[in-house]
Amino acid sequence: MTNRTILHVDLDAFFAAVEQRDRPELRGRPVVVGGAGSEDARGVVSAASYEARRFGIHSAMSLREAYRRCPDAVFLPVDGRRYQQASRDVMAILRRFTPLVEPISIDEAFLDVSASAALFGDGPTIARRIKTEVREEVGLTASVGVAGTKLVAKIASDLRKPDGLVVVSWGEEAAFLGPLPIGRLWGVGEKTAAALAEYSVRTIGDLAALPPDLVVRRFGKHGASLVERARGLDPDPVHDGDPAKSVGHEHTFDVDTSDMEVIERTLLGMAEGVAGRLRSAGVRAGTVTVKIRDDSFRTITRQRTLTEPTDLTDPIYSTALALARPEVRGMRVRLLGVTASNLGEREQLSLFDATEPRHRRAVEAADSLRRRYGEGTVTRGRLLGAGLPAPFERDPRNPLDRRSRGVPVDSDEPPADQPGRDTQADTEVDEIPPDEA
Ligand code: DCP
Ligand code: MG
Repeated sequence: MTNRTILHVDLDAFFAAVEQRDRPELRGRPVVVGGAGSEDARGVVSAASYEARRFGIHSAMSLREAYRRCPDAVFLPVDGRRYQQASRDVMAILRRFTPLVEPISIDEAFLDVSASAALFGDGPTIARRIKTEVREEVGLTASVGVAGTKLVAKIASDLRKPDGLVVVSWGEEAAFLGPLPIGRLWGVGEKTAAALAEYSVRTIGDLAALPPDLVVRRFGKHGASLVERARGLDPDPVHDGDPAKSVGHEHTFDVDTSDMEVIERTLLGMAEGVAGRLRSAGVRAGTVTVKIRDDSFRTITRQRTLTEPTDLTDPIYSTALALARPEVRGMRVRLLGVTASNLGEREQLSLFDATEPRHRRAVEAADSLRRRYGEGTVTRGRLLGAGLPAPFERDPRNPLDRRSRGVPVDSDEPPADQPGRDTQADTEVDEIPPDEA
């Protein structure tokens, strides 16, 4: 197998760090997030800030015990919505560097950046950029492990928390793992650890040194794969999920704007583009997401699930506008994005189609004109002369756009078997000129 470069990114004291970010007076203090807050006698600790950990407080401990260990700590209830938002913001940063991102929990993900070196540099360089961008744009610290396998990257990210960066070079995996306690290896729980202790196995290196047939006799197939992993071998690839899961557009303004008319027109143009692409792919979207970045590069995304899936401009536009309006007030907007996701086949959904038939026929007639005479043929009056790259067009690299029905495939489009990338990642990439990165 060729050498891969895999990153494991894990946020530090995640829930507690979000609280400290949003309430500066909590920085440097022991903060415990869990249950319904200080009044919740039966709750458990979800997250403890590193200051709280000095008192021996950790996740899954009862809040009562945490309080006993540090009565002066600030106890806060879990506020999932804010953590989910922060999680999405971080995942969006990760996708700038590769489409191969596999989120594995709310605060951690694997990235395969093997093919990203020409654009962004080697693994350690990308890891440093991710840490910087997460700190500057989301206000959180992340620990990152860089290695040739998922297993080693994950162990590495945990080793120098918080704000750590640990790089394990190719060929160094076994030497890196060797001295670590056996419990760090995936698939080794308390029972397996106890059984291995009978063979004097205390470290991962001890296990790697056992004769494989002995391990197989005692632990079966599971044992064989344990020994492989102890030697640093782990062929599991980074799974990026379904590539054809969203359709989106982003637009960076030449000059940051707070002009509501410009903002609305841009959202409308993007909604129109997104809806057209959904229709030509024969799918409808259940969720609309807007992305907003201000002049200081703070980026937020807001998401809403529609009462009914759609492939039409109006519901996408009105949802995007409703999400964006309260956020952009008084803001100098640098970038806007509209994405439709949560996609389902149109045929399966037609039972629920509440669109007025005449309206749908008009929309389909306009689609067919655009197909025959070009994307610009039918445009809303409001978008004319708006200075937008209107209409927002299809992306040949998005598998959804490639399956568009009745649309001839241009010869300069990549062949269908090339890995798909979603528009979001591409626009992100375009958007980081070296002077701003
Ligand atoms: N979490 C939880 N209950 C647990 C463990 C975790 O609710 N038993 C939540 C709160 C954490 C978040 O998931 O903030 C991420 O879990 P981690 O294991 O990554 O822990 P932290 O990010 O809090 O700390 P660390 O710096 O060790 O990663
Ligand atoms: Mg974490």
